[in-house]
Amino acid sequence: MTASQRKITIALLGKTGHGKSATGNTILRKNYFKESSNMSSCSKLVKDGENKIDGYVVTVYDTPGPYDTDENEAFMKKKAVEHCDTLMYACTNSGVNAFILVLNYSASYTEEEIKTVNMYEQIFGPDFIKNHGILVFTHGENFDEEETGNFKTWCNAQTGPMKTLIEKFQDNILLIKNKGSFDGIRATSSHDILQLCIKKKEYLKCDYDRPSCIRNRKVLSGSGSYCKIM
Ligand SMILES: Nc1nc2c(ncn2[C@@H]2O[C@H](COP(=O)(O)OP(=O)(O)OP(=O)(O)O)[C@@H](O)[C@H]2O)c(=O)[nH]1
Ligand SMILES: [Mg+2]
Repeated sequence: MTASQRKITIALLGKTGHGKSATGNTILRKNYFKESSNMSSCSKLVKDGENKIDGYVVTVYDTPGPYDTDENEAFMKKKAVEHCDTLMYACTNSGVNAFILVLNYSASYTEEEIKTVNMYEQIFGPDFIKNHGILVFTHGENFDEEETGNFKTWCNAQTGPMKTLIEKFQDNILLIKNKGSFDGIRATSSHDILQLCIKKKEYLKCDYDRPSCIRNRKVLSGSGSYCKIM
């Protein structure tokens, strides 16, 4: 990355309530995004915030989480596709360096979270996690190192769908706390996240416009006809 390219664009993804907006605030070290105060979905639109951090112009796109309890699955998928379209349209010039999947460390990794990840792979393409993905666990204050060993040990000890997820993200996994002042532990988390982001190459609009991605999005959103060739 040259001096003139010192720009980092980040998109936050994940099921509702896991801490996307709070993570966006931690990254930007300022309260840009509204965090939900209860279990209902808070962010309804794709929003962006920007700040200059560690010499980089950092832009964060916060997306609404799928699986709002009020929505049926078909409607939820259609909305998710629309939000990803909005995101990639907004990033037409810069692309996205990193897609951060946000998961609450304290919550169980259920069928809905698994489906959410599968849906994003359909929308952005099967390699997007390998090439551009970062997994951020929030609510890190609930992590008990005495009980589980350090975070790396905990990751290595996972089984089942969580193990599969962790393997997809390889070393691009962090545990953070989105509570406290922005110049303390949250600044360290912001720095750690940005260090992973700058190693990623951009996911561009042309990646999003690949025929396979367009076809998947049509199927997910129920628009257009799709005939599976056997
Ligand atoms: N204690 C603690 N609370 C957190 C942490 N991260 C997020 N929260 C809280 O968890 C709640 C949900 O976080 P949000 O950031 O609003 O979740 P979201 O993923 O943006 O949710 P939607 O906008 O509905 O998709 C909020 O009350 C946050 O303040 C964390 O690391 N620790
Ligand atoms: Mg939110």
